[in-house]
Amino acid sequence: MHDLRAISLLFQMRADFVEAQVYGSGHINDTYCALYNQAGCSIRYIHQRINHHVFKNPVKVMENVARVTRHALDTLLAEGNPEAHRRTLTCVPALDGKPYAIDAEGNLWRTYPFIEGARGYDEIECNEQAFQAAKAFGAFQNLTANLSGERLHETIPDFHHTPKRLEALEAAVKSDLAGRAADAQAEIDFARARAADCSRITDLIASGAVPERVTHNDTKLNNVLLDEATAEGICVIDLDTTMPGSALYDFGDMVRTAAPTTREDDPDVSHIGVNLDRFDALVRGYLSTATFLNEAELANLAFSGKLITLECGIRFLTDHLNGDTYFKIKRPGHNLDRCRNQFAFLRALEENMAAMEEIVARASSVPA
Ligand code: ADP
Ligand code: GN1
Ligand code: MG
Repeated sequence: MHDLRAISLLFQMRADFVEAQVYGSGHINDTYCALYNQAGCSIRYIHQRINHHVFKNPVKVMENVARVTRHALDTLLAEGNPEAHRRTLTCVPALDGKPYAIDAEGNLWRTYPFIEGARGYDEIECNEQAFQAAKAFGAFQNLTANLSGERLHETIPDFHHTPKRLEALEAAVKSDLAGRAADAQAEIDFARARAADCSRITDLIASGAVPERVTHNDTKLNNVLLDEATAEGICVIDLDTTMPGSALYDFGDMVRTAAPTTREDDPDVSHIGVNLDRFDALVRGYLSTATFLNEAELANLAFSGKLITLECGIRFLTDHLNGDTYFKIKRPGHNLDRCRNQFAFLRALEENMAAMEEIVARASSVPA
């Protein structure tokens, strides 16, 4: 637990700090929800420490976040949206006016108003949530398509280069830093057996068939806040990986996190399956806003869920073999559980591929 009162003094809060608690279930940053008294009114803010082990250049992350959130706010204000500041993250300036502050230990912090009356979900509850989440992520891609100026920084190079993720797994197997490779042989073999799938989308990007877009790159279900009253997806959050990428990896991660029948780290693989109604809702929600997709993208929507599930399983496995240095874990073997869960979900996706292709074909008029 950091000294959040001291952190609060680094920002132009115009309110008195009361208390702070660790918040949310993200795997990367340290997130706190802080209560303030603003001229007699209780108000909450999010303070976040960027994980600089994961993001090697956190200042560049904040340059991207500041540009994207400014653009989002300007767009909402120009549309006359009556709750523009609830529909995008906005950075509270630090004392020097920058969108971040550096503490005495060299950590980079940022502060956002807490978006009230909405929440993110680790596990989906109904088709409507899938529809709304996908619609909101599609709208976010529309928004970033109009971002003017220079190309955004690549905050994590090759973030969704699946063949390189497989190479990183092979390197982890070889060095076996934590002595865990022997016990994960079945999972290593499972990933290796799918090597041919890894390059399908990167090849399409290289050939120009799938265009580079400004994408979110971390579209898991809990990275969009859904209104508690209406379920509408009101605010896309966790913008650290918003950068050039492929819309397919964004759609794929929605499938990975909103179509399974259980949560991402459920160790009981017998619980894991694909909910095709949720998948159908994701496709409909996404296509309602992502109207810019070309034929190659539409033809790979169903495949994209398989690919990113494979990629994510490979990343959890790599981290397990490396001794859990990337993703936060809550118990020994957590990353291996996550990997097994992802690979079980991938098997379920493989079994349901024909049905999923048909759902996409029906919604998009691209032949299955
Ligand atoms: P991580 O990169 O670690 O996943 P996130 O930026 O996703 O960090 O934040 C972690 C969690 O904190 C989110 O899943 C969400 O529940 C919550 N959160 C983040 N920002 C806000 C905000 N401005 N308002 C309300 N909740 C937020
Ligand atoms: C991390 O930050 P969070 O928890 O939203 C990770 C994603 C993974 C996800 C798996 C920057 O997302 O890439 O898909 O965990 N984010 C980063 O749950 O690596
Ligand atoms: Mg997150």
